[in-house]
Amino acid sequence: MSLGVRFGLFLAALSCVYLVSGVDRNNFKTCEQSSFCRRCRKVEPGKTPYKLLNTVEVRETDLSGELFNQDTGVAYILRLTGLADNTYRVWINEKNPLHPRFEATFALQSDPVPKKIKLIEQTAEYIVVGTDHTKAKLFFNPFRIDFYRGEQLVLSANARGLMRFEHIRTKPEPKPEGEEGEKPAETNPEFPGDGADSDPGAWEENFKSHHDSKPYGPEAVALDFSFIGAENVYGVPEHAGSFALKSTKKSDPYRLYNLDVFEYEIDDFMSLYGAIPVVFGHGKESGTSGVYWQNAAETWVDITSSADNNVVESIVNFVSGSAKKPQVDAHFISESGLIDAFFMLGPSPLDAFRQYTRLTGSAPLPQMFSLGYHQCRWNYNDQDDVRQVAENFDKYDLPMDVMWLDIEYTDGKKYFTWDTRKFSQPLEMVHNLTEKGRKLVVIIDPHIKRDQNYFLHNDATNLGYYVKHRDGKDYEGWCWPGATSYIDMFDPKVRQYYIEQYNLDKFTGTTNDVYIWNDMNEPSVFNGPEVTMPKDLIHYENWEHRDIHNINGMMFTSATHEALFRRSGGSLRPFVLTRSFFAGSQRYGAMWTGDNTGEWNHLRISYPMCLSLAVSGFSFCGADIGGFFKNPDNELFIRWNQAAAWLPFMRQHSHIETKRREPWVFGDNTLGIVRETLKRRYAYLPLWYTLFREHEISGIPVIRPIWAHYPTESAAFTIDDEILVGDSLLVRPVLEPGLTEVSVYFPGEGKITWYNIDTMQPYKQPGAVSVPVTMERIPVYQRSGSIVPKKNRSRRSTVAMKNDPYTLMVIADDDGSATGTLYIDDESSFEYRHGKYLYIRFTLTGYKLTSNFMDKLATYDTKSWLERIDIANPPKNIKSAQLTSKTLGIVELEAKYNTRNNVLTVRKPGVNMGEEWSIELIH
Ligand code: NBV
Repeated sequence: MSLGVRFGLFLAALSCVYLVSGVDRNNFKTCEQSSFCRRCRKVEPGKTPYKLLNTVEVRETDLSGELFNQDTGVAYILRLTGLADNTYRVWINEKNPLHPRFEATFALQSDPVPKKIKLIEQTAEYIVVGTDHTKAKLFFNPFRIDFYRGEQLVLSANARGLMRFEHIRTKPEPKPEGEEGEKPAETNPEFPGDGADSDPGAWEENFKSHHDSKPYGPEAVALDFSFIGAENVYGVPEHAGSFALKSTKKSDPYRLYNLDVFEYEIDDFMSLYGAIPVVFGHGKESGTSGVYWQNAAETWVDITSSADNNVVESIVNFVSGSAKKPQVDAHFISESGLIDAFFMLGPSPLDAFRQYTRLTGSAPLPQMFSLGYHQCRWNYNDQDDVRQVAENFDKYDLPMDVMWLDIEYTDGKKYFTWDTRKFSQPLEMVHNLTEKGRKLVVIIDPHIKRDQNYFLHNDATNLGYYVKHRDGKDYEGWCWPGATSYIDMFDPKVRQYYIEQYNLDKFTGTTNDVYIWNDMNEPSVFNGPEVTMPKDLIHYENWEHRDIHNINGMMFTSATHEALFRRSGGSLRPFVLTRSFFAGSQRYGAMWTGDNTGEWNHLRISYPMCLSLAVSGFSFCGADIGGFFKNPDNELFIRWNQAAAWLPFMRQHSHIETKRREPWVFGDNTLGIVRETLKRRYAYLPLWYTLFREHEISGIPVIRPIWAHYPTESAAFTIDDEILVGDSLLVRPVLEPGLTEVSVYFPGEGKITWYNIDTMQPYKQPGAVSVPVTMERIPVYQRSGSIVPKKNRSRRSTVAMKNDPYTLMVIADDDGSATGTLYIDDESSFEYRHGKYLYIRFTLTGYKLTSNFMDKLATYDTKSWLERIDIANPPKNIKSAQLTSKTLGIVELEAKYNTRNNVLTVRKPGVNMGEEWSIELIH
């Protein structure tokens, strides 16, 4: 192909991908256009052909048995394993598969911890196995598994009989002339068959101009899960929709297929960049349980609910004869792979979330800088631009931790190189940032420019590192650089090679203060089917792209994470931002919600999107502030900053064609409000950091839906414009223009009082309350009974704040008690894993506030000390306070009561945070 033709093609691809306004749905498949989805969705409920033979065996932690499909005569192996923490795993594969099926075990942090199960009961109809707290009841024919927590049925698999496991078969011979119209012979003539052979899309499929050769034919797997007693289900990110999943009775199922969807729209079931196949059901009576469907192939998830005009007949009626209970069903349909489902039985929301992260891991504690504010755009033009923008943050007194560079910093989109005209002195640029305590993040995309003057392309070609066509030729697609190929991150040799590219002597111009952004790793291929890679391409060990697609992005971030770890000799915690992700990606970095739009509804959707990610194990989530496309006006810009300051990852970013939007370009008033917003973010960093550490240990999310802590308040089950940060702060962003009041839902049924963090005004009335808002700030409340650590001094970056003193914000409950935690370490290294940290619990009981180490063996030499304590709703008539600590002895302190806001302030206790202390309030 001549260069001209190639360039023409590239422009055509670009215009089809980038010039159309709004999402072009024609670029993406519907379930009906996808043969496996169509076949599986057509399965009629209540007629499962699967039976479990009663020759099951129970051993130690497992039950194993054989499933038989009465329509096809095909036999399957079933293994049910008891796992620690109220969890079960059900694994099903063909007994004699014609070729292996991909297992997405990269998602697991390690082998799940098995738990002994015992045989509880066996009859001609069923067998029951389990532990003291939970049990699984397996029905032989029709096959179904019910999971019980105690005596309560909470989850059921194949209750609707929608299971389908398409065995791998040999391709039917083409019919002789004249017989083409006849029904094709199924694998075993004694059985009626599963109907797949007669599907014209089973052995090859076309979508637009793309042909999928499907050499293995039909190989889909599907299973339905019933959440008994659940009023809602949540999860299966990434979708730009409500947190509580909607019924798909009248729409396409939710789709999980990692795609670069240009100008995605909100309230949609379409796929986006990442996929986490986990779903949680929650109900007031039933508590929470979840199913994690470990499959990396394209997946669709149908949701049906007993609330949809009773379409789902609750199975409880015939199981226990009890009165009608609510029920929500999730039907998972995957194109290939096998059935590997994990059942997490709760009972509480936090139990279920933790059970999921015990499988796929929690996020390692990030460096403190990454919780600060990030300034990005496509693109900062050159090194002077970077310097000036960073200087302006100082000039306008705005805290900022990280400057970012998008693709234009490279030499012609060749990653690991610099455009030496615009960035002639990258090390000096990095140095300018680091001397102010700041960092740089640069983008590295997975597409490799096919350019014979590019070392990476030459190496990948010569060493055979590219993803290939079936005939062994390197696959060539189109992306930013023009003709591109894609290295195969599933091959350990390729990973090793890629990891080495980050070494400081290879990626010159970078230092250990330069961190990485992996974009386009779905992968995005402009001229590929649905803007991604063809499914019949071949990866390491002969896996088809079809089998591994959804985990492809994670293979990049896991390698990048390891590269940064190794680059620093294992001393610094990596920071990697990814667009594409899968179950387990939380172990490797942060994610953001991709190319959103500068419109109010996109601001609104950022909260449910991050909530959904958070319960699915991935807390480190944020959305481009102001929207990637379009230009926000002042009001939207302000509200977006205010909302984003309470999501875990806070970054401003925008498209190359948008106007500059650093906070000072909006005029003094907006600048002032954004300044206060950023300062507030920084003041609460000790809380964020503590929550991230607690997430690392316990797996519970950093931001949470209200029902995570108030699981019986049905009115909160669908609230997704309000979040809890940890369990102590309630955040309600303003998500519409022109508002002077918003409705805030105050959980706690009147037993909790919520204090506005700015005014300390208490709200005791439970449920939805209309509260006034101004442009200056959004409503945020602290729970009575909590203690929140803060740092109130204003600095340019987190590094500058490291030794700053702490303020404790204490809110006494009606009994005069409060409690909270604080985690402190060096904020950047792994020394904390060797006991170099402080984990402190603060407790107020009546007149005494104490600080105690929760981990007595850990130590950290901090310079930070306690500067101030504010106690809202304090005990009456306090005259002074008295501190007792080992090094300071007994110190008299001033305590001042403010009648205006009912807050008692104890000034300058002065004690170092590295020692335990107590303060007596003297009355
Ligand atoms: O690298 C350019 C952009 C980036 O700014 C954005 O954040 C990514 O989501 N990238 C997508 C490529 C395509 C943008 C239209």
